[in-house]
Amino acid sequence: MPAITLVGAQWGDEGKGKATDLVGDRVDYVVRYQGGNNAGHTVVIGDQKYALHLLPSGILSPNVVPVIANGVVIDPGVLFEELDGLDARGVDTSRLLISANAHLIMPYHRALDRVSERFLGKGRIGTTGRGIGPTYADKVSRQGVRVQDMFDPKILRKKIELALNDKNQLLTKVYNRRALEAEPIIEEYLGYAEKIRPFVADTSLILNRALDDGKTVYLEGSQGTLLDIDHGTYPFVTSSSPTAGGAAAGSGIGPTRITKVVGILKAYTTRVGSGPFPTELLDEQGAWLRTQGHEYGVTTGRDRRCGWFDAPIARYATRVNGITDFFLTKLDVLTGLERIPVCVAYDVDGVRHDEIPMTQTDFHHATPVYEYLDGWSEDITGAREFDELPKNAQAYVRTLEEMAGAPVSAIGVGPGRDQTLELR
Ligand code: 2SA
Ligand code: GDP
Ligand code: MG
Repeated sequence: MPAITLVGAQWGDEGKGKATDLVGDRVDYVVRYQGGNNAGHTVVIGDQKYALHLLPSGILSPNVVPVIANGVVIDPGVLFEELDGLDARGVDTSRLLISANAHLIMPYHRALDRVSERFLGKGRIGTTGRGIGPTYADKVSRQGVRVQDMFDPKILRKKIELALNDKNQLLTKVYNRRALEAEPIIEEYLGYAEKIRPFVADTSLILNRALDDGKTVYLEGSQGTLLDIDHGTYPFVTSSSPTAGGAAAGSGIGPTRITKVVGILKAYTTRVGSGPFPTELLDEQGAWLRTQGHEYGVTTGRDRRCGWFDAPIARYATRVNGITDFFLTKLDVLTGLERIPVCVAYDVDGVRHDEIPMTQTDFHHATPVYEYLDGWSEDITGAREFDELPKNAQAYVRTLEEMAGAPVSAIGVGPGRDQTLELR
């Protein structure tokens, strides 16, 4: 059996948590391969709502083995808080596996994330403040601390002391903040070692063996294509690779084993944090979408920026991820609109661009070229078959599918597990 990757096709918050939960009874492993507790994946099961930040959404499915793979950055305090929260709600978290190679978010990463954002002022990225960027920066500059380092007190001490030499210079000299002391950090992280040990495994080996045995591995992306460090709206991106290519590197599965890439695509567009967003609505229509779609950050509670569907973005996601099919979410949110604008191209300083422009400067200047599709007023939250959707909703889906360049295989008509139409 294959490995399947799920990627956010826009700027995140497309409904990846729900999409992952939906396949919970059909897959054997659900793997987080990038990001950390910046993510906010919502799963609604009956009257219970779960917000997962670091743990894979598959942890809620009793037969799934949830895996935090090597590409993820882990804040151990948050990990245990999240595990304790689920334990208290009766969720069995004992099957969790954590890669020994995953990097750790340290207190100085969180401090630097927050202070550098403040320093940037209007030019800030709008990060979640969880220390994600500084942790990946240390990983790439080979100064990171990994899960396995907690099992070797000497190494852990050395790494933390070395790191603090640098970080304290930055904190005190550049940002005018207090220096951090090594000892309490070393103590705190050594304290996690025995707690985390039962979960730690060679996850790449386990996943490859599972695939050899015919099991299904589901790689759950966080954030989204346009937040990818390489393919996103740099520098207004996250510091990892949510795109499908990142799933192989972030999990230790060879790319040839991944046979399906599902793009999660919202029927309109949202973004949280700074950066270009051509279809953004700064008027009451944007506020209407935010209210209808409950568009608030799951991790930070921030208002999400809202706008119309952007076809060049969907096409771009198809291209850079090799998307085989789309899960179109939140179609129900558009109910009640007489006509629905869809961005089909951009105007950049008087020149039409059918695809995302090559440079950020041009993308910052891009204004949407809209086509208008007829809306519908019928409540669609109870629909379970495509044929039950109003004709105009069907046409909206078919048009988006054509523009995005890959078939829609599922449609979300509400946050609930059952509020889904599976097309093929
Ligand atoms: P970071 O913290 O370094 O990853 O921030 C860099 C950019 O990535 C964006 N980002 C996100 N965008 C959408 N959703 C995310 N998760 C939370 C959610 C966000 C929240 O599900 O609602 O609660 O605010 C997420 N995580 C990172 C971030 O906004 C920056 O633009
Ligand atoms: P993720 O980060 O991609 O997992 O998405 P979030 O959980 O941050 O945001 C998606 C929100 O939309 C959550 O509140 C979900 O419960 C909700 N949701 C998911 N699919 C649908 C849908 O089809 N319709 C509606 N109305 N809400 C949905
Ligand atoms: Mg989210």
